[in-house]
Amino acid sequence: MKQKDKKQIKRNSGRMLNFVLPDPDILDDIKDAPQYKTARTKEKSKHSFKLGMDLAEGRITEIKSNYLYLVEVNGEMHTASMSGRLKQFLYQSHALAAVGDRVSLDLSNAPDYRVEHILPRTNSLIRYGGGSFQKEIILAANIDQVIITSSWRMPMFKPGLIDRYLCIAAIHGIAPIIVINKIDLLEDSEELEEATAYYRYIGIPLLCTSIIDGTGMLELRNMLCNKDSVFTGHSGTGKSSLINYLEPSLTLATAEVSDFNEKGKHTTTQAILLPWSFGGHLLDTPGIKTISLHGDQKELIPKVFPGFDRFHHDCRFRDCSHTHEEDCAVLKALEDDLIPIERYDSYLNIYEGLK
Ligand SMILES: Nc1nc2c(ncn2[C@@H]2O[C@H](COP(=O)(O)OP(=O)(O)OP(=O)(O)O)[C@@H](O)[C@H]2O)c(=O)[nH]1
Ligand SMILES: [Mg+2]
Ligand SMILES: [Zn+2]
Repeated sequence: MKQKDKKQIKRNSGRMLNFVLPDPDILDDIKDAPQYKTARTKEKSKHSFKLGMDLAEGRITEIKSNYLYLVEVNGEMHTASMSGRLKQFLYQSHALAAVGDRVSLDLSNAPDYRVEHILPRTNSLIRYGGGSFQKEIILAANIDQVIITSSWRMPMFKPGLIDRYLCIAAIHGIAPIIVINKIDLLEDSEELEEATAYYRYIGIPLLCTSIIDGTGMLELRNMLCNKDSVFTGHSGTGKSSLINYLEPSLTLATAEVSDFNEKGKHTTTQAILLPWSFGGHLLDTPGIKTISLHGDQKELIPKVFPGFDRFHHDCRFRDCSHTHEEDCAVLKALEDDLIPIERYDSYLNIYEGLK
């Protein structure tokens, strides 16, 4: 036997050891249960193991109240409640359903629709609750991309901020797109070229737009098409304007909700998935403004900082902070001019700012 095959077997057998079989008596009970004796006909193949259910896959687009959801199934909206069994499970596991969750919905008791399962999430957008008890709040799940909106001028383009948003996107596992809006205010295209070269070089999609002369708007629309996107970026960069330009009817729905109420407390984060007429959704969440990097995430920054993924694997230490360590591939890249000093300074600024 080849060395390679031996390894393979060893790894698999280890996996089997971790596999816990339920009480084998259960299998006998299942065998006797009448529903398992019925042959599964073609019509029944859509039904779940629980008799009489008619399950369809849907998407939570809005949370109406505790355990009451708006669920989109094949373009149609249904109000649905959580099944008792699932409610109990979620309560025990301290989990909650989130906007964007893919669910299976039981349609058999229409109009009394029931969410029976929540499917595994590909990612989730999390912010930490205020106060000393830092609770993670899931704003949304299964979001494809984050549109990091900046402006060339008014307010001034700040790459340091872009870096910060890129780290947040990487930590949440959401693909980033950088939009530089208000490009009609551009005077020196060389300056733009210089400011964006690094992001283009490391392969992050970047788009320059203007709602004044329409630059880049078709490309932006194409990038949003059939994807679920969330816009983030500093106040005044033009998020609402871009959305309004692409789909005037959506802006009416996107309420300009503040993240804080008058008492300075967080209002309930009411995220909503709004459908674009050209396909895909816009995630509207007031909580997006309060997503920031958290102290607990400090150790991730050396790995997720834009462009460092090309180097950090070659650092001598796996937990290298790229500040003082020997044989640091990032410091070497900096020396070799593969990372501009401005980006490295931005890295230090973000990394050392986290406690
Ligand atoms: N010159 C120029 N101005 C723009 C452009 N896009 C938006 N603006 C202006 O920028 C200002 C801010 O735009 P908003 O869309 O309100 O910005 P926002 O990102 O939604 O801001 P917040 O809601 O506070 O986070 C408005 O006065 C817009 O008219 C653009 O492409 N060019
Ligand atoms: Mg706005
Ligand atoms: Zn290093």
